Amino acid sequence: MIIQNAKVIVCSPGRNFVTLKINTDEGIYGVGDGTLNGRELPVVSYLKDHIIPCLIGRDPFQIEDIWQYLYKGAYWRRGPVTMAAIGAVDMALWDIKAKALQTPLYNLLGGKSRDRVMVYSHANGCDLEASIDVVGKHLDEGYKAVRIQSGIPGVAGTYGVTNTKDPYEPAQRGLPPESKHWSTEKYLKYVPTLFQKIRDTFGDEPRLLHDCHHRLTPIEAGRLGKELEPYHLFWIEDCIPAELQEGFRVIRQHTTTPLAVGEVFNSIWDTHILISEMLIDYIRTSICHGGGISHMKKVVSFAELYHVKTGFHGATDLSPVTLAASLHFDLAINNFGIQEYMPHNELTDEVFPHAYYFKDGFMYPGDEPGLGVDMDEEKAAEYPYERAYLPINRKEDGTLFDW
Ligand code: CS2
Ligand code: MG
Repeated sequence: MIIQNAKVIVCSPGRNFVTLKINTDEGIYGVGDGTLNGRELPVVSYLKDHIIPCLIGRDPFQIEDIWQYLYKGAYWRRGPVTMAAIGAVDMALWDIKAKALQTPLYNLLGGKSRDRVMVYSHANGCDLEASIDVVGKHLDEGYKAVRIQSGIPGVAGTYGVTNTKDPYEPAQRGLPPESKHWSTEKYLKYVPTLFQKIRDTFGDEPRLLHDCHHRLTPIEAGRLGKELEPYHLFWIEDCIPAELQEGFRVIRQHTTTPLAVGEVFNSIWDTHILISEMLIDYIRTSICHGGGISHMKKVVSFAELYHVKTGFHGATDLSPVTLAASLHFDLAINNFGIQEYMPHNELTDEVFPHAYYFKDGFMYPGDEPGLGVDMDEEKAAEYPYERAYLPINRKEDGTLFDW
């Protein structure tokens, strides 16, 4: 079997996706996700202009050698664009191999370590009352774990919260990017109250998660973690910008609230201090942005040595291809933690027919050969790409800040 050709399909069924399709001479093809929210087109060019010409004629079963060739052969290593492109190729090659061997992907990753994958949903409320209400709705839908993002009193609009009836989608079309506002003081004052109220309302059972979205300093994160300890959160996520891995040493000195980080990471080198010093409890780097299944297998095995579990990123800007790959991976590994699950919209589900499904708080990848997800190119063509930008964020005095 050889790689005959490959194509990159960019579509926008409600939001932009970059999908790689690799075709072989035996009629089997694989799909991979290369979506980089707000910066999609560099990945498209990286794949079309640089990677695909190198793949033609290669044996698709040589997944590891192709990964090394794309990583070391470019000389310029790491980075979100490079690793999303490599991730798309890697996912597609694993899809081809599993299809050729007539087995669901999880069987090539060690087989089932569990029957189902616990997921967490996004409960977003514009204020305290709405947040309590939406948590109740998600628990009624069967979720065992809920991430809560709430509007902050005195702060106009904030991460993760929409004021419309539409599902939350941060990337907006047109220029300039939407500008959000922020006050750390008002945030730190409010969040403990939010979780106290949630625990008072729903008790200790539900697993509660919260995303600080890169906005605190290490000592502020230590304060927040300590003040949230009575509410036993499952994790607080991205509590500080994580380029400075050592920053987590400060947080760890002040709190036992579990810490999750990694959705903006793209290689093991972003994580090795965090993991080897046990500064975090969950690693979130997605299969798409983390260089694919082959590289994330190495990251997750390294994490297992240090009691760090997975909590893969699963926002809607990762396509159903990444979600499918994540669910197979989650089913097979020993140090699985939890899987983020933001349901895609109906248009997206039409473009990406899939075998995975949700039931009573858990997800199942299905047992179709390969990833169990496809891409309908005709449907995709109905939704052409439209450049979109993630918001920027400014403090109340206008200082540009982390979004
Ligand atoms: C968020 C993401 O899901 C999460 O944890 O941090 O929604 C993030 O804002 C988006 O993926 C950015 O594109
Ligand atoms: Mg996040």
